[in-house]
Amino acid sequence: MAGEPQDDCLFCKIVDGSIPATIVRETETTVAFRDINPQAPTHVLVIPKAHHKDAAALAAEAPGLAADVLRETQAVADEEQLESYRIVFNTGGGAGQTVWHAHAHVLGGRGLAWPPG
Ligand code: IU
Repeated sequence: MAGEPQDDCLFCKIVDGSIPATIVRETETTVAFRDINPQAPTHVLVIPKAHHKDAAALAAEAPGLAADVLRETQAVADEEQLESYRIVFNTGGGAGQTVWHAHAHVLGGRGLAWPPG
């Protein structure tokens, strides 16, 4: 069910502490941790603690929580002192989503080309 922890979800396991991650920020509703395969000097993932399968589901099922995630991307950018940065929600396999628990990538610390690949 939307919002409930999923046994087979890696990011739910990071939330419950059973899989380690380098956590940089935590709030009552969100966790931010360093991506294990960084694509930029700063590459942090911000996730809701509750399980929603992607950004679209998160926005539809829990809009207040979606706002919490966005607010935390800003907090990460501030803490990392990023002047320019990119927030990415890969949504769907064709867009490169590989983990089915909504997450925002915060990327910065280098020039970022547009359009993305
Ligand atoms: P994607 O948008 O679903 O492709 O992003 C998933 C990200 O999760 C990707 O950048 C992975 O490197 C990252 N990640 C991680 O940080 N820790 C993990 O244990 C696993 C994936 I699996």
